[in-house]
Amino acid sequence: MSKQWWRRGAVGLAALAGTVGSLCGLGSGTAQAADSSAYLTIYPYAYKTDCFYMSGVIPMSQYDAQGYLNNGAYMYAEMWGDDPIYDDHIVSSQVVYQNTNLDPALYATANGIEFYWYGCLSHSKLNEDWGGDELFVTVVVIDGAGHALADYLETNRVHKNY
Ligand SMILES: [Ca+2]
Ligand SMILES: [Ca+2]
Repeated sequence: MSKQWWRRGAVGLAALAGTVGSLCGLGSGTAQAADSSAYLTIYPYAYKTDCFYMSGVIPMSQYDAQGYLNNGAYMYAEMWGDDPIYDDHIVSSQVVYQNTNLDPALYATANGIEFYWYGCLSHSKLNEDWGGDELFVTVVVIDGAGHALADYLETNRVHKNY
């Protein structure tokens, strides 16, 4: 099941706020240069163990990105198994700030706030369904004031058969 449905409310509100801002002459009138995105890959590692690697970016200037990180921005990610009714929860990341040696991590580049998360899991953990398995990750980056910098990002589905 797509996780978009429960986010539509927040996106709608943001769009409405933008419209109202424009009507009042408060809107910046500038379109976002590029969309935030996140991508997931899963690959064989050892006997009955696969590893995953998720990476993505929230576009902004490097100056702004470093500012957010300096002010306590952090990320949180979760892996899910896509199902028609209720998605299976596979594993959660730790909540991680910049400049740690833990995974995941986020950092400022010329592209904006870039982030990644990786780990290795047993096939039994990744086996979320009878037959084929559809794995994806949701990730959110939260600023030091507690606000999400972008809507919850959802990666592509990786189709496997554990
Ligand atoms: Ca499934
Ligand atoms: Ca399966």
